[in-house]
Amino acid sequence: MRLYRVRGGLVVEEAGACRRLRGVDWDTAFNHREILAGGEPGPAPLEGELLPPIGSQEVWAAGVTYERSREARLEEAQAAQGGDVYARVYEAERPELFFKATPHRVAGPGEPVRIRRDARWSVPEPELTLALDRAGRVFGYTVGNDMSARDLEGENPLYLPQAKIWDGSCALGPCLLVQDAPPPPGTEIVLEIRREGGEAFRGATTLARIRRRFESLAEHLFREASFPAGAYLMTGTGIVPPPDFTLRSGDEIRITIEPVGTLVNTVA
Ligand code: DO4
Ligand code: MG
Repeated sequence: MRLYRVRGGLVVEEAGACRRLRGVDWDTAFNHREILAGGEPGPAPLEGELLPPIGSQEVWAAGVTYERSREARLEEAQAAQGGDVYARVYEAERPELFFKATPHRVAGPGEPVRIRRDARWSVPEPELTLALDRAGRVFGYTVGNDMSARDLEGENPLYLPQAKIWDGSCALGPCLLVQDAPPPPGTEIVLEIRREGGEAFRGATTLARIRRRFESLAEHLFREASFPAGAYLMTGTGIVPPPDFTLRSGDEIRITIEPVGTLVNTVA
């Protein structure tokens, strides 16, 4: 089942048909999924109608969960004489988890994302993102973009919050795939960056390459923190553009994870 947030309510897409749930708010649906059985038959949501699939949820993220990410962090650290903390966290039992965004910093489908004005090396990070209800149960999946400033991240690990959090630094959507089972390991994540009508970068990976188990990431996040409205947890990137690539204003970022769909955002 796919769940979309639209003005005035929600749209549920199931078995090729859509139902509109008017007046039902996102946080309620996130924590009371029995509500999703209701609603009246209605049209599929139009692209321009979609809102970010978030209410009051905090967005968190896991880091260095793919080997490619570990390599990329070492590239950054070498460029700026940083430490080996990323190599160590890749091997450690405890994952790297960091706070990513409050809801007002999240762009939805078709909305602009931003790069920091004081960063020189900016990239999108395409990540399968877990939806956790307030009990900490993974019940859904969406596409996430963990926009990052690689120069700040590499300069000093203590700059991580500035390398990760600013207005428009996170995108989620286009919908929430509501199901308990994760997409199969063969599921592809594809990142395309289009610039001036051409392809500036294309990369792909699969969920099989992630080193952490989703339940373990979720368990660590909820271990000593409560989330009354539930939470999102991005699961890390396995695709990193080459070191000479940086995002520019006007770039279109397309992230596809079937069966969730394609999240499209343009850099403001
Ligand atoms: O500390 C670095 C964060 C890395 C990250 O965001 C990722 O691996 O996706
Ligand atoms: Mg990331």
